[in-house]
This record gives sequence, structure tokens and C-alpha cells, in this order.
Amino acid sequence: MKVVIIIPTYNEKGNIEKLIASLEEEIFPQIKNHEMSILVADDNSPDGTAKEVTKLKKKFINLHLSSGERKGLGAAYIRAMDYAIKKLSADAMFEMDADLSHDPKRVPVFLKKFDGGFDMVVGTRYSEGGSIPPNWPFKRKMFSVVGNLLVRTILMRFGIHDWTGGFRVLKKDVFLKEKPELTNFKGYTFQVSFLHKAARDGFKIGEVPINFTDRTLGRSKIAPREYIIDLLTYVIVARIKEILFGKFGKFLIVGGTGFIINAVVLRVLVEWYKWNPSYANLAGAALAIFSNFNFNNLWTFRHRRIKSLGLYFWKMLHFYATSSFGVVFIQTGTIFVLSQILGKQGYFIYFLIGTFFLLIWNFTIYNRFIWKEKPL
Ligand SMILES: Nc1nc2c(ncn2[C@@H]2O[C@H](COP(=O)(O)OP(=O)(O)O)[C@@H](O)[C@H]2O)c(=O)[nH]1
Ligand SMILES: [Mg+2]
Repeated sequence: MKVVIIIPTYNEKGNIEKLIASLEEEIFPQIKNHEMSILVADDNSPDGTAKEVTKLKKKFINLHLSSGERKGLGAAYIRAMDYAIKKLSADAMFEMDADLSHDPKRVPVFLKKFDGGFDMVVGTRYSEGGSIPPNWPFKRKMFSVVGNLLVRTILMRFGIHDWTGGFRVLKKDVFLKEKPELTNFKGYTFQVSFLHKAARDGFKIGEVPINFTDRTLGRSKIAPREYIIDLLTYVIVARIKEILFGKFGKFLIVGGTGFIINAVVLRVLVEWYKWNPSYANLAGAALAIFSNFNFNNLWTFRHRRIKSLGLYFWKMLHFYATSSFGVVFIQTGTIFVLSQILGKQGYFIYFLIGTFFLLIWNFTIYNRFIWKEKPL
């Protein structure tokens, strides 16, 4: 494989030579099964980082430079990954900081894991022997640990421990697939959004422990306040979108429609026709079940849509049978029992309580039996 190590730089003149020399002279000779090269993504650093790289290019023929305007870390990575794929025919790319926080000795370890069949391997400071610098002030440690924990929890993805780090290797396919969605994240949030989208799309992601060390030269470019706000906005919005447009969101919209049908029929029959609330609910539910079945079949579980007419009726019957257990015993049962104890006048409240229990029951049943992945 052609592997390009991308190193973004902004004022890293003091660090870049040491890192490049270490990779070229110590690390690359150890890697026999891949064709290694380096691409520095510099944003016209005023300190002359690019000049330093140009000088080194004479010595190392597999060293490349992509210069551009400064638009943030994410923008620099996107530009460089495009360059690596188009001009250097990269099959895979590393992300690696220039400030020696990322130990070049881990590169072969990443590649070994990567060769085992992963689409992306991320360096982790928070599991299996990874670490953050022990001399970091308490506040900084807290930010880093709590930040990552928060990202994992909000996104509900606990298998990946380090979301904010920038030491990774990935196949070009992962970048090409996610690129259209990444251009909105020009800053440091690029790292989290890229990893999240790759995980969402089912790319196989592995982890390698890393011991992060503090830079000794130059300054960090991170703007903590802006970063924290950007990052939180990203994870919260991404999660809400996942819920709303995911299967559960659709299920709620379908269920909402059924709920309205059920509620209207119930009220009309009780208020106008003086039906007993329990019977009125059964009638409302029967119509709601019909609506839910068709709505779910055409939309929520579209990819598993029932195709033949015979199967359609069979499944509908099955759906009525399974739904009626919930409707009769859970929803109507709640109305019946509470009417007996507290009186009929509160029937609509009992209906709401019963429907809430029904919601939980139904989603489980739909997934397990009606539209389950394997045929019955
Ligand atoms: N090209 C480019 N590189 C950047 C930019 N911001 C940060 N970097 C580089 O990204 C890497 C990580 O940045 P750093 O400031 O060390 O962040 P920290 O490790 O989180 O404090 C370093 O190699 C920086 O030079 C940017 O706007 N453009
Ligand atoms: Mg750094």
C-alpha cells in the first residue's frame, strides 16, 4: 500500500525537521510492506516552516509539501488528503501532529493493526495503556477526560475511547466517502466529526494506545473556548439528527399518527356516542393499528418492505395479533383498571398513560417479529 503521513503545520519550524528526520531515518526503514511518504500541510506559516520543508525535500525524495491559506486544521487536512490521493496515489493516510506529541515509533504499531483488516485505526490516550502527560494541570486533564467521556456518552458510542486525538491512519475510501459532509468542520471539530461519520457508516475502526507527550517547542494553536462550543454543538446536533431521522424517529412519527387517530376516535365515541371508554379505545386502536402497519411498511422498515399480497395480509394479521395483546392488555387494560379505581371521567389521562406503556412494547415487537432481519 502507498501510505502518506500527513502532518499539518502552523508555525512548527522548530519541530518539523526533527519529526521528518525521525520518520525517514528511523521508522521508514523498519516498514517493509508499505511504500511510505510524508506530506506536510502548511498554511503559509509566518515562521517559515515551508522553507524548512523545501530544504529537507532535497534530502528526502518521498517528502512533499502542500501549501495553502490558513482556514483551520480540518480545512488543511481536507486539502492535504485530496492532494495525497490525487497527486501521490495514496491508498492510506496518517494524521499526525507536527509538535512531537505523537511518537513516531507508534507508526509501525498502527500499521500492524491496520493490516489486520481495519478501515481506520485511531490512537487512544484513554484505554489499554494509553496516557496523557502526567504533568498536565488538573484542569486540563479534566477537560480532556470529561470531554471524551461526554462525546462517547452523547453519541452513544462507547467502543471508541479517544475522539479528540489526531494520531490516526485511514483508508482513502473512508475519506472519499465522508468528504462531502466534512467540509463544514474546518477547525479541530474535524477530528470528532470525521470519526463519528466513519463509525456511523460501518467502517471498521480499531484503536492503538498512545502516550501523548507535551510539545516542548512552539505554541498550541487550539482555541479552547471556541473548540468546546463547536464540539458540543456538533455532538448534540449530530445525535438529535440520528434520533429524529433514524428508525426510532420514524417509529415515533408513525406512532404519533396512530396516536392521533386512536385519540380522536376515542373522544368522539365517548363524548358524542357515550361509549364505554374501554370499548371506544378498542375501536380507535383497531384503526390506528391499520394506519401504523401501512405507514411502517412503506416508510420505517422500507428496506424490509413486504412485497407479495399474500404475505401482506398474513403479516397484517400477525401485526393485529401481536398489537392486540398490547392494545387489549396494556393500553385498554390501563384504561379499564384505572376507570374502575378512579372513575371514568379521567379516561383520557388513563389513555395517555396506557399509550406510553404501549409505545415501549410495540417498538420491541416490531423489531423482533414483524420486520425482523431474517424471514420468519
Ligand atoms: N495547517 C494547519 N495546521 C494546524 C492548524 N492548527 C493547528 N495545526 C497543526 O495541528 C497540529 C496540532 O495542533 P496543536 O496546536 O499542537 O494542538 P494541541 O496539540 O491540541 O494543542 C500541529 O501540528 C499544528 O501545527 C491550522 O490552522 N493549519
Ligand atoms: Mg499539540
